[in-house]
Amino acid sequence: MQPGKFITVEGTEGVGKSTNIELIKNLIEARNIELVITREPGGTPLAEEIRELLLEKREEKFDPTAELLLVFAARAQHLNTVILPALNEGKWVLCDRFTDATFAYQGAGRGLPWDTISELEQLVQKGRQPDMTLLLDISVRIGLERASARAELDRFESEKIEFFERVRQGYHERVKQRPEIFFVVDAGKSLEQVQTVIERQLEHQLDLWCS
Ligand code: Z5A
Repeated sequence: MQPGKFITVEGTEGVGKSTNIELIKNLIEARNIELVITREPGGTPLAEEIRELLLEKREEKFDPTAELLLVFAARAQHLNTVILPALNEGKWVLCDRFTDATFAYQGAGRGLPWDTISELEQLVQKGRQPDMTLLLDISVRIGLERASARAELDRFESEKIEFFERVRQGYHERVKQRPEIFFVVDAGKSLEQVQTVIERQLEHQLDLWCS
């Protein structure tokens, strides 16, 4: 049996990941492919508990290295108990954020060394990378406007605009490192325009994978 494909969706705040994951799901399932939709941090009961720890606002300041280790602890649990078993059964996995978010948020955002993140990536993933990553790219200001229209902001969403500028830059660095994996979409356009671009590119990729 062929292993399934692993697709991840990334971007800064309010970029429209959840909205577009629904579109991607419909396009993949229309081809009768069994799909698992999941997210990081989270995706298993234990990893969801770690997510709560990470997102909850608290008085005690989070040490950046502690934050990094928790992100990878959740990822190890999620990868080994959900993602890899599904891929090995031939299912496809669509994941809302993965390790590119760690390079962007903990690396570029918090200022932790890229090499440290790469070492943890190797320890946890043993070379396993997404087959394709959709990066929804948007001006930080527009994204924050969209995000702030929602419920109460979590610990990450409460960061200053400079933090998100660094995160966005971090994503662009990742694209330079792995251009063959990334598909970057200007998410500042209208939803209809964004979805037309995603649909065209994804259908093209699905044709290649399914031929
Ligand atoms: N994090 C980390 O630090 N390190 C890591 O390794 C990982 C994660 C994996 C939680 O992630 C936090 O974890 C995250 C980084 C950190 N930081 N934060 N916050 P999350 O993915 O759960 O959180 P999020 O980024 O806030 O995602 P979200 O709430 O799911 O937002 P979204 O999916 O990007 O947006 P949306 O809900 O689809 O859209 C936002 C609004 O904009 C909504 O009203 C839409 O209707 C609207 N929208 C969407 N597209 C458009 C267009 N094109 N035009 C106009 N309006 C639009």
